[in-house]
Amino acid sequence: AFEYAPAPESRSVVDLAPSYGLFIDGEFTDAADGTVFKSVSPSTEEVLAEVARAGEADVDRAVKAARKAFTSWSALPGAERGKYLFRIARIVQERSRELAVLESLDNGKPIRETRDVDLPLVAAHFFYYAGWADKLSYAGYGPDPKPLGVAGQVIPWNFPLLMLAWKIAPALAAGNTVVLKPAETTPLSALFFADVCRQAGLPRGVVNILPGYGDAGAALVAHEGVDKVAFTGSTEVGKAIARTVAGTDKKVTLELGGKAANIVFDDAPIDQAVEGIVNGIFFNQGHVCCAGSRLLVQESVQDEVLDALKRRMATLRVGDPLDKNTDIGAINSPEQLARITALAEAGEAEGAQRWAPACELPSAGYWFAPTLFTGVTQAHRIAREEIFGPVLSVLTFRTPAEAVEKANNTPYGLSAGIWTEKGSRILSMANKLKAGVVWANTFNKFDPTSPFGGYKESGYGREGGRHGLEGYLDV
Ligand code: TXE
Repeated sequence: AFEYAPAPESRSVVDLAPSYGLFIDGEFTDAADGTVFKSVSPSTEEVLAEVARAGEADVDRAVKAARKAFTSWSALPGAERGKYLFRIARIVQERSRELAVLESLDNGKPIRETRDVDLPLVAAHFFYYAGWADKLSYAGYGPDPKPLGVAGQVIPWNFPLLMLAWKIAPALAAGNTVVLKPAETTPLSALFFADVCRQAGLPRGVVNILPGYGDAGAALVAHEGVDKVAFTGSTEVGKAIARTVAGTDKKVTLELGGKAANIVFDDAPIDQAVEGIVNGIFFNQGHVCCAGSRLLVQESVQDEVLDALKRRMATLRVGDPLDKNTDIGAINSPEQLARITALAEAGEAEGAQRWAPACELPSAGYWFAPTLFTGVTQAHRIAREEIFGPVLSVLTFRTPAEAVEKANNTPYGLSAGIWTEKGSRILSMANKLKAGVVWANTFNKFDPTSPFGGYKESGYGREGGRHGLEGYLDV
């Protein structure tokens, strides 16, 4: 339900402690070497909490706890594992207001999105995989499919809780235990989730949460007690992880970057397409691996589409993530802001035309106005590299064949969008686009029943649906 309430969601909904520990074997604990780091709100730059920083010794402790728990967890009847997952899903729903506010504070994304997209999807993933837990036998997997063991999972900061759900729900349903490392800029909702696990009575050691940096992620991936590695993040780190696990018996799935084409044909309903373009690139500040960051518009409707798009962009409200009227929140970190700024500057330097609506950005925090580049060619960096921010590169095409060629001209292949009234064109385009997901007359639609994942440098393996389970089973 969308409420147009002017008052900001109060941060007092969340009762933040000054400091948080690692979650190992059912207990919150300090890091072995006592190191801590600060989690900062990107919209105010205030320190939200101090968090224990996991190191190699903590990774070892957590993996051992997960190994120990694996014996009894994997031996539980599937229906019993399912009950825990249903319980987690319900507690997430009951506490979703707290979780949504916390996520918006720590990540910077608008409360309307955390409330209406992230949290409902988190609960939906746990409900969906809870339903699978007692249906694995004979569901095409033989009489008794085996879990892999301990899953080492490393997630990014753009959808902290949703990426956790994508990773943990199928792993537990299939009978694995988990050590998960959230991203260093967004550890808080994962620690809150640890409390949800305790509340659900989940046996000790089944889920372990290790806030920390890339070094902890690398130690987790390399640990010999880990049987399965699941990673979402940059292509660069994904490749490093693939090198680490090569030559071991670990299974691995990687969900990496993207540079999706959002393709608008001349017969598309323009207003609807403009909403889809805006959603495609400005949802979650463009911190979305499947963001529609390249608009491919048919030449004959270019002017009409761009005029309507600029008018719509001028209405977007950038600011306080806890304000229910905010469309675009804060950029997650100064590092990400620097990356976006550098790529936008490269766009200008290479000759593309930059446009942004007049908008006043808050003085504290990390912000970037919704930005459009026209006159972009395929050689420009802003057409080739993932910007991971609210920046849209506009290219044009004349024929469907040219649209396919340009859309596929990228090292990535995670998603694509098509806007047209012609059903036959949707089907033929979808077959030719090298992308794991193709949306037609919509964008950024997610569903736990549907597999998600990439072609080419966007990674391998699928998350979601039956295919997501298979990443955690020996079939
Ligand atoms: O990613 P990293 P960053 C892309 C996006 C963004 C860029 C850089 O283009 O601008 O990556 O973002 C952990 N071994 N995406 O630097 O470093 C890290 O601690 C194991 C797309 O934040 O890949 C964090 O938990 N783990 C993407 C996680 O990896 C390591 C989402 C992701 O961080 C590690 C995020 C190592 N050596 C960024 N080094 C998507 N596909 O959605 C870091 N980590």
